[in-house]
Amino acid sequence: MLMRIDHVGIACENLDEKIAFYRSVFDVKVVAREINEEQGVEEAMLHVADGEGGGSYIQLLEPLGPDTPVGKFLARRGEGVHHIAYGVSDIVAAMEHIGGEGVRLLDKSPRHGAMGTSIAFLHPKDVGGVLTELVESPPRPS
Ligand code: CMX
Ligand code: CO
Repeated sequence: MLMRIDHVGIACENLDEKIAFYRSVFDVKVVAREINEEQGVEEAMLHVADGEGGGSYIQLLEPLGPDTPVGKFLARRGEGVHHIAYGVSDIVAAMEHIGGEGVRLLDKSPRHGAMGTSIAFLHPKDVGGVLTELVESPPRPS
C-alpha cells in the first residue's frame, strides 16, 4: 500500500530563511512554492530524489496564521518535524483500509496538496504520536 516516503513536513517561522538554509546546507532545489489556504500554510517543496513511484521531497511549512494546524504546532513545540507523508497509488482505497483499522481520518475525502496531489491526514494520537499524511500523485505525463 505504501510506495515510498513522499515528503517530510517541517514547520518553520520564516519560509524564505529556511529555504535559503536548506539550499546552502543540503544543495536542494525548490520545485514548487504555493499558498494552500485550506491547510493554512505557505509551503515549499524541495526535491530530494526520484524513484519508480515518484519523487521525494522536504516540505517546508510556514503558517498563514496562529489559528492553523502549523501555527498551533509552532506555538506548542517550536520549529521541527511536523508530519511524515507516504506515497500511495490509490488514496481512497488506502483511507478505507486504514480507517477500517480504527485509525481516525482527519479528512473524510482527499483534499488538494502541492503539485496537483491528493492528500489526507491521519490523527497523530492513533499513529503513535506521528501526524501522518497520505499522498496520491497525479498521473505522470508519458
Ligand atoms: N504531530 C504530533 N502530534 C501533534 C501534532 C503533530 N504535528 N499536532 C498536534 N499534535 C498533538 C498535540 O501535541 C496535542 O497532544 P496533547 O493533547 O497530548 O497535548 C494534540 O495533538 C492536540 O493538539 P492541538 O494543538 O490541540 O491541535 P488540534 O487538535 O486542534 O489539531 C491536528 C491537531 C493533528 C488534528 C491538526 O493539526 C490537523 O488537522 N492536522 C492536519 C492538517 C495539517 O497539518 N495541515 C498542514 C500541512 C499541510 C500539508 O502537508 O500540505
Ligand atoms: Co505534507
